[in-house]
Amino acid sequence: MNITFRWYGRGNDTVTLDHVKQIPGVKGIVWALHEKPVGAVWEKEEIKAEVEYIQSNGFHAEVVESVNVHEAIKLGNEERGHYIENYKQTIRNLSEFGVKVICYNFMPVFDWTRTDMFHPLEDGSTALFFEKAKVENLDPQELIRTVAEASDLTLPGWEPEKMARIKELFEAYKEVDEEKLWANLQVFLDEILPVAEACGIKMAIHPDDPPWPIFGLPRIITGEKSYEKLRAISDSPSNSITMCTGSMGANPANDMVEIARKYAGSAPFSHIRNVKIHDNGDFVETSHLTQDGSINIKGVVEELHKQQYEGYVRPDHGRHIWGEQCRPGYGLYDRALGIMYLNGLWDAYQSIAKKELAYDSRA
Ligand code: DNO
Ligand code: MN
Repeated sequence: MNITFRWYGRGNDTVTLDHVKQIPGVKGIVWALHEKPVGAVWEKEEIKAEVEYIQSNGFHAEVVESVNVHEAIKLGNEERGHYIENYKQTIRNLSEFGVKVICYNFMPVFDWTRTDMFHPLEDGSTALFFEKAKVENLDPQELIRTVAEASDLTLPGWEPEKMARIKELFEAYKEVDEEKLWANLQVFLDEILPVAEACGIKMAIHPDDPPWPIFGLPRIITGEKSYEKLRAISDSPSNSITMCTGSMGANPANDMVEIARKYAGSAPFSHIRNVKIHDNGDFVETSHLTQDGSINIKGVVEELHKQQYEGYVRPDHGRHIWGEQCRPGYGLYDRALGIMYLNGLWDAYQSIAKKELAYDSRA
């Protein structure tokens, strides 16, 4: 387990690398050039500056999350070729600075979606919350109006330039069902995987969050079947996944221990976090502790340990605790607690395994 921490960059994050240094066991920073417009080439000088800053703080910078995919590629429209070429150039440029994994997602229009960023929990903290009925009952037209009128309403993937075109985007997606989206993913992968492979970079697709269609938009990376389909597109070692327990696990039909057993080998990168799923399908993010949520985090780590998992791991979102004012889900404190839980579980499984070996050798 190569423990990492997601960081949004100097001046763009309340957390500093001096803080991250004090979390035991963190080896790398998961980074991105967050100010770049989606689809633009990440230039070498910009990459160099960020990587050198991270390395000068004693961390590796081998994982990028995310190089976002332009909507033209997901829609498969006439601008797709241009943006695919840009993406390839970004891959080549990143590889020159030691990047090994690029996390990306293929969710139309929106990245992860929640209905409340500061939902109160019983312990007095707040966390990200998804109210299923609220999303299901929201007419896309009303959503478009809300987004167009409220400039202060932001969620991941809600880049201002994209939101300005929201109506047009929804129109364009009327032509794109699941099958079409898969076909567009295939075109993208057929083009970029040979480049990634030649550069020694793994493209690790993140699951859709939540893992079901929302606002009438298709979503395709939702469970085990998606991974089989993804593998059928290409068996390139660069065609890989980001295993995210909280995203995929928000659907109780997805047994994350089983998914870790089957697919951790194709996941160079894992996000570990817990969610509490309610009977009506709502879910709230909780601490990483297994008994606080619906996902067997202990079982997932046990599975990773059994496989002697050497991939990059990061705690995913955290609650907002101890009064921390931070980017929703990305504060310092709860993610640090999450890391210590992962470290503790790993050490415990390591000791158990060692004792078994000692016992065997005596026998
Ligand atoms: C949710 C988070 C996401 C993720 C992006 C990947 O679980 O990990 O923000 O980073 O969707 O592209
Ligand atoms: Mn995730």
